[in-house]
Amino acid sequence: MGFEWYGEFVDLKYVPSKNDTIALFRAKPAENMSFEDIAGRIASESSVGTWTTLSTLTEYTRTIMARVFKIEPPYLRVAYPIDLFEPGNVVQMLTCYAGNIYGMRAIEKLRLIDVSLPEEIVKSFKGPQFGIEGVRKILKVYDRPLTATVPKPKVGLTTDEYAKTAYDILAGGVDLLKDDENLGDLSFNRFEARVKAVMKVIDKVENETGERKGYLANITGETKEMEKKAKLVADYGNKFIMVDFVLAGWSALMTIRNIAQELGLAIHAHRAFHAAYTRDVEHGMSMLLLAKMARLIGVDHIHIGAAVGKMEAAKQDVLAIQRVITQEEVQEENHMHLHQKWYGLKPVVPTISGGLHIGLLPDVVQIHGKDILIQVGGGVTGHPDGSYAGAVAVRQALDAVNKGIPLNEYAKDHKELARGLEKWGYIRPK
Ligand code: CAP
Ligand code: MG
Repeated sequence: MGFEWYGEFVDLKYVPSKNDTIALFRAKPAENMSFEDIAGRIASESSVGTWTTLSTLTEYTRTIMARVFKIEPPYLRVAYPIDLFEPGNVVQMLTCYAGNIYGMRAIEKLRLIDVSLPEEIVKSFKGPQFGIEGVRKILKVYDRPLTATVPKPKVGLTTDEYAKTAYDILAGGVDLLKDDENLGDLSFNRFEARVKAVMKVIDKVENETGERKGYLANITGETKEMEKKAKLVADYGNKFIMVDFVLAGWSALMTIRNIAQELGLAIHAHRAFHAAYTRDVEHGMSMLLLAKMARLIGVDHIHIGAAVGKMEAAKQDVLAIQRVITQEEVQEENHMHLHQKWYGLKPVVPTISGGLHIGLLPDVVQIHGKDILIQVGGGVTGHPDGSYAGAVAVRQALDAVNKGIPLNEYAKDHKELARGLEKWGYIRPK
């Protein structure tokens, strides 16, 4: 139509500059729309344009138009000039390439797979405060994966019952006690009472075992409340906080990152709700991109899925996320992610969790390596001989992996491991 100018946002000869942000989309046109029709719309609506030509367009505005420079249906790549973005502000960046365009009538499905960020944008963020080395130093654990356990049932234990289970889990050998994603300040288990009780348990266990322990205290809530909870956690000498960052939101995560810097706290990022828009391969946003933005802002651990276990995740996707959040530079990987350099931003600890038990741990370590945090909830508190035995069995399984001994061999003289394998079985790594 005469008043449309979407075509001006498509330039297949354009060569992105090193300061451009490159976005990789997967798109499906609505009925009666061609792929070329929607390509221009995506670049226009996510940068300077709207549905009609404008009398107010200036020469400068033309210089910051986004441009579609590569079309390979169902994929397309858009280059965004750096002036479109507010350094250090993930929310404003996402309102460009993950904003209005999702709602355009001309587009039936749209998935933002990855964005490749230029140095100036990456360096405008703090990144992780501790990273893998820093977290290992806090816990004094260097030669094996870090471990965490949620005292299941998810919620329902009173503060005293929670503390008792916490003792069994930590004394049995798990490094970190983790609140579940929906455990807040509840009538039967108040937040402050829980922090006080768990920290008392940690003191006791550290004195008894000589091992360092930590508590992933779930502070998720309104930002001022989160600040108060984080300060309480720090006052009790704990070094970790946990936030359900997808539901809390990017602004809240940026606020929490500043608070964590002041208080010297490591951030454990739980991703509840991500699957609402990461799961459909044709629509939404990739978990890889969520994890990338979380590394920029600066979480220290993040759940990335598990190639085995109860939650949906393809092994190659989980490994791609692990590469992107831990390596200093990744090259483009066919439509899974783009090239990205991190310019010294620390790596994030990949958290592998969801339906894990001792029988799966050799597979997990073989697939993901040792520089990970393994969360085993039901796989510890569901052990036939109780949580203490469950925790002991996790450490025995990891010892067996370190020694290269098959679990069923090692179980012959490690009864907690044997009893757990009786219940859940052993998946021999492929
Ligand atoms: C796992 C868990 C975690 C999931 C989240 C749960 O418990 O505590 O929240 O791992 O999924 O509530 O299910 P179990 P993801 O160890 O008992 O399965 O890690 O994929 O984000
Ligand atoms: Mg949970």
